[in-house]
Amino acid sequence: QAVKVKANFVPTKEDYIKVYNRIADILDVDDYDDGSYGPVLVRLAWHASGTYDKDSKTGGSNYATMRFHPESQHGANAGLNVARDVMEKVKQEFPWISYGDLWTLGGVAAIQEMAGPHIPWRPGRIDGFAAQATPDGRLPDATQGADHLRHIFYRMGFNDQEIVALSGAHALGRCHSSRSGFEGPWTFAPTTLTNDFFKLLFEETWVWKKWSGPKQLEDKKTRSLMMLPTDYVLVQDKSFKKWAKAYADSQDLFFKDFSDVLSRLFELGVPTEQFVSPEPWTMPKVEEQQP
Ligand code: DDH
Repeated sequence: QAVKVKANFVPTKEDYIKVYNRIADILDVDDYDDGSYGPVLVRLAWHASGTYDKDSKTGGSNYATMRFHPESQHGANAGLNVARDVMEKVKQEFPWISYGDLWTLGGVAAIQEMAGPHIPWRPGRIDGFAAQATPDGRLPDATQGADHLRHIFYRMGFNDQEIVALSGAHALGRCHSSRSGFEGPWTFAPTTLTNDFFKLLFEETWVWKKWSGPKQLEDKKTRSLMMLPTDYVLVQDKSFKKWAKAYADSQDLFFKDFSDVLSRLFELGVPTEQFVSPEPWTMPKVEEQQP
């Protein structure tokens, strides 16, 4: 049954807060992973945005092209159907929001409700077409090294410090052998944003896991945590390591830099004139709202 949208309906910040609250409502679940859809929603927002190429100005979050084949089937996006299905329920309730706005707001709500910093955000993305989908290979490949990381993230317009800050998102969630081939969480609290990803990189001894799966590291002490080869590069490359250490030493600094760069990541590919507001908004966390 088609949902009718009033032709003259112009959503306000209050309307977007209602969408935020609905997403916050459905994050916690008993029967999925570590009890939250939060991490996979963050990954959806990132993969929808991280396809951006600054030279051709293609890709990014504007058109939400991951809805379409073949981008939906790209290897890097394996498992994100779970996140798109969760977001689809919210879309049914708020049909006026674009998919690009919905998915990035999903990432913002997930980070903020998992004890992260505020991520300034504003609406304005529009739904595009399959023809605007990007070619495979624009997202990072976890088996590679520092050159690859720089190649991928410089293409989006980010520098070494920003690559490291963004990588701190791996405090959240886990790898699934059925999706990427890798297995396990990075931290002991995968549904709370902390700087533990960086702390663990320095404090634990990391050894190659002996198994038939792809090359990954495990902590020698408990063997229950993991690092991807690309995560480990952050403490091997001199320029990356400097920032990884700074974020291991200060969660405040990590939160500040992470918020700044994530906010910009989620706006990649969106022409400025499309945004409804000249500056991003701070969306209040549920706990900050008046009852
Ligand atoms: Fe990531 N990530 N990511 N990642 N990522 C995976 C899971 C999650 C890489 C590879 C993987 C970022 C950067 C990189 C999240 C957020 C972010 C998985 C496991 C792989 C593999 C997927 C699976 O099996 O389910 C690589 C490589 C990089 C890189 O080279 C820098 C960034 C920048 C972010 C971000 O959000 C800003 C999150 C969250 C997850 C956990 C998902 C889940 O379902 O749990």
